Amino acid sequence: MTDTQEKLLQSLSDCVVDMDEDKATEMAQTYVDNNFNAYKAIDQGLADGMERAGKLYEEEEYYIPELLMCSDAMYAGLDILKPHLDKEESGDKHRVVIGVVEGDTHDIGKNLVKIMLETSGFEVVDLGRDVPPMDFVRKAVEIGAQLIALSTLMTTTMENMERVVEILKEENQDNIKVMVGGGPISPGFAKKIGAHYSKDASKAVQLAKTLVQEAVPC
Ligand code: B12
Repeated sequence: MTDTQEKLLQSLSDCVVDMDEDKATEMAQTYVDNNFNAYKAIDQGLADGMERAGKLYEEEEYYIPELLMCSDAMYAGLDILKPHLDKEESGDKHRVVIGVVEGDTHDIGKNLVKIMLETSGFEVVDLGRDVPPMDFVRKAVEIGAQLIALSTLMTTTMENMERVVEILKEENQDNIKVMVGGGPISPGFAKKIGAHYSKDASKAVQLAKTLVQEAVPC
């Protein structure tokens, strides 16, 4: 990676933390004008900034209004970068249903995972946030999805991930794999409920590729 690219990645991350929507747009434009890899800018720039903002919230330096302005800056950068993502085109697209589980409205991480999956050639159906467990199963069966990707940031809503896995079993649809992620989720929790875990959006892509290609035991 060149010095210029590294500096721009750092600036993109800083623009999010500094809640600077205009600068995020400008930096993202400079980044693409240099023909650097857009995927990296999301992963190591904008998403990194959002994770730093999240930590500042936990340290009580930022409050809800600041966080929302950080996410506005992140989305401003995304608008510029998204058209420049090199899409992996495959004739036979694997289908994924994604969403945030019922009771939870945190969707920034889910949106990043969705973008990365789409860029990597998956056909993604996004059910949004606060989605009842049954809706994931119904949609996955309806469109013939091989994978359901579930996100939650709250401990109180983790059980709704388990509910999705249970319904898949009850409906004899447990050939559909479940991938889970989000702040409180651990590999141990995923294993316990019969799902698969990935820590972040870029690792989620690698996991999704493995899951749709082979039956991985939990
Ligand atoms: C931003 C934020 C908000 C924003 C959300 C905006 C939005 N549209 O998403 C706002 C201000 C609205 C908000 C509201 C609330 N929040 Co809030 N919020 C956060 C905060 C600070 C950051 C989350 C974030 O966006 N991080 C940045 C993204 C990029 O990271 P991420 O989501 O973790 O995603 C990455 C990975 O986890 C992973 N990933 C995510 N999903 C998935 C899915 C799959 C399949 C995979 C493989 C990977 C994966 O990949 C992503 C990218 O790499 C966190 C604290 C934190 N540090 O996490 C609290 C936090 C999640 N919030 C919390 C709470 C309590 C709330 C509220 C209940 C507050 C209130 N009293 O009203 C409400 C929620 C109401 C509800 N029912 O949903 C708590 C949850 C506590 C708990 N243990 O349950 C936290 C942990 C803060 C805290 N320490 O108290 N919040």
